[in-house]
Amino acid sequence: ADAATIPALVIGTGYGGCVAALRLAQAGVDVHMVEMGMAWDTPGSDGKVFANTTTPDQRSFWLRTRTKQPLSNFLGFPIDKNIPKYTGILDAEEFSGITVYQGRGVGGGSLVNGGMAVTPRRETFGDVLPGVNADEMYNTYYPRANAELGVGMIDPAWFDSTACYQYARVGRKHAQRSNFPFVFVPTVYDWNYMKQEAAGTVPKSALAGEILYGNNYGKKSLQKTYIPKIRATGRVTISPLHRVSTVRPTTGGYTVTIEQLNTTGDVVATKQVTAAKVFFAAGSVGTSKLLVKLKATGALPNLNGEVGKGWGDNGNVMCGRANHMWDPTGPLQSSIPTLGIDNWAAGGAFAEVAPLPTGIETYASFYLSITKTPHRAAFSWNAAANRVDLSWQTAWKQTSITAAKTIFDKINSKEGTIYRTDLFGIYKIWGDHLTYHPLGGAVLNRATDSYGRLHGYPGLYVVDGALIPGTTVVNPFVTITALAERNIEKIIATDL
Ligand code: FAE
Repeated sequence: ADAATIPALVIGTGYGGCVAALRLAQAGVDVHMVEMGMAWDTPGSDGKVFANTTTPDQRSFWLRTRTKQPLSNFLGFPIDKNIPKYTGILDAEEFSGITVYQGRGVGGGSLVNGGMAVTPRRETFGDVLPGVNADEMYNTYYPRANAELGVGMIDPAWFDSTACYQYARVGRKHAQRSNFPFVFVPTVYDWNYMKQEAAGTVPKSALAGEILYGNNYGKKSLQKTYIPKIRATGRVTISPLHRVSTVRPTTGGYTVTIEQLNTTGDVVATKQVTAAKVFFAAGSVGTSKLLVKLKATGALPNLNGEVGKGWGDNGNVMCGRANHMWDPTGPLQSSIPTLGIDNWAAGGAFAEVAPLPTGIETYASFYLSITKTPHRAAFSWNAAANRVDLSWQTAWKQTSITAAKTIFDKINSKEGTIYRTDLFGIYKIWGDHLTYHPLGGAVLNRATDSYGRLHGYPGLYVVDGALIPGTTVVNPFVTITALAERNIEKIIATDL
C-alpha cells in the first residue's frame, strides 16, 4: 500500500462503527470514520442542540419538508406539519411496505433511540444469533457492551414514588392483574440526572419529553460513551456530512468514493480515498443498500447471493389502550421507558410500556411490542429507478399484531377497557406501518463468515445490525454492540 492509503475506513458512526473504530485505534490502527449525518455538537438558535419532541423543527427530520411522526394523529387530528428541508436527525425512510426510522448523525441511532438497553434472556439467544457461542457472549461480550454503554437500572423505590413513571406503574398494575410477567428494563439514561430533573434542580430532558429528535441532557448516547474514548486515542478522524457512495477494489485495498453534503442534502464535493480495510457500519438499511447496489452495479460483483437478504423488523408493532378515568397515566411522563411485559415464552411478544409525553392527561397506555415473526424481506437493486427496494409487505405485520393481542386483549377484557383508535389515523388500532429496529441484510455466516468478513472480498467487513438475522427478541442495540465487540476482537487478532 502506498503512503496515501489509509489503514481503516469505517462507514457510519452508530454502535457497530464506534466499537470497530475504538478497538482498531486502541490496537494502533489509524481510522477514518465517514458519517452522512451532522455532528450534533452545536446549539441552534434556541440554545439547544436537539429539538423537543413536542415542537419538531428542521433539526428533527432527515431531508423532509413535512414531519412524519410515528404517532401521526392525536385525538383523531393529524399532527404532522411542514418544516424546512434539512439534514435533521431522524430519518423516516419509506419503502413500499414499511417506514424504517433511523438516526442520522455522529452517534447514529443512539442519538434518537429510547435508550432501552436490554440483553436478551439467555434461553432466547438461539433465536437471535444461531451459530454464535452463547457462553462467550454472556460471559464476555454482553458484559463488555453493557459496561461501555453505561447501562443502569432504575431505583425501584424511586420508580414507585415519582410522578413521571405513573404511566408505567399503571402499565405494571394492568400486566400484573392479568398475570403477565413484567420486568424492569435497564437503560442508558443517567438516573441520578433524572432524579434531579424531577427535583427541578437541573435542565429537563427526559422530563421535558425529549427523545425522538435527541436528548439534550441525561441520555448517555454514543456521544457520551464510545465517541469520547475514540477521540482520546488521537488516531481517529470523523467526517460528518460525508456519505459513502461506492467501494471498489484497487491495488492494496479499496477505493472509496465519498460525497460531501450541505445541510439541504446537495452534494457539494466528491472525494476518493484508498483504504486497506473497509468496515460497513451504515446500519442494517444503510449497509444493505450499499452492498446490494455495489454488487448489482459491478463495483463488488463477487459478493455472494445472501447480500440483501434476511431482513426483519424485529416484529415491531404499536398500540394504545384507553384507560378508565380512575387510571390516569399522568400529565408528566418520562420519555425513557423502563418497564416491559415479557410474554415471549407464552405468546411471542415483549412489550415495552412506552410514554405518551404530551404534557396533558391522556388516560392512554401506549405500548411498543417486539414480537416473534417468521417474515424476512430482501433488498434488491432497481436499475430503472436507480435505487434499492425492499420486499416487505405491510400485511406481514398481522403475525405481530396477533402476538401482541395475546397480551392486550387479555388486559382489556380484565380491565373492561378498549384499544385507542386515534393514534395512527382515524379508527386505526395498530401501528403496523413502521419499525424502529431494522435488522439483517448482510447476515452473519451467510453474506459474511462467522466474524463479519464479507465473502468474496478480503478486507471488507460488516460490523453493524445488518449481521443479525431479523430479530433480537428485545431492543437491539446492546446485542449489536456486543456482537461488534466479539467480531472486532477476532479481526484485530487475526487480520491486522
Ligand atoms: P446505526 O446506529 O443506524 O448507525 C448507522 C450510521 O451510518 C448512521 O449514523 C447513518 O447516518 C450512517 N450512514 C448510513 N449510510 C451511510 C453512508 N452511505 N455513508 C456514511 N454514513 C452512513 O447502526 N434500540 C434499543 O436497543 N433500545 C431502544 O430503546 C431503541 N429505541 C429506538 C427508537 C427509535 C426512534 C429508533 C429509530 C431506534 C431505536 N432503537 C432502539 C434501535 C437502535 O437505535 C438501532 O438498532 C441501532 O442504532 C443500530 O445500530 P447500528 O450500528 O447497526
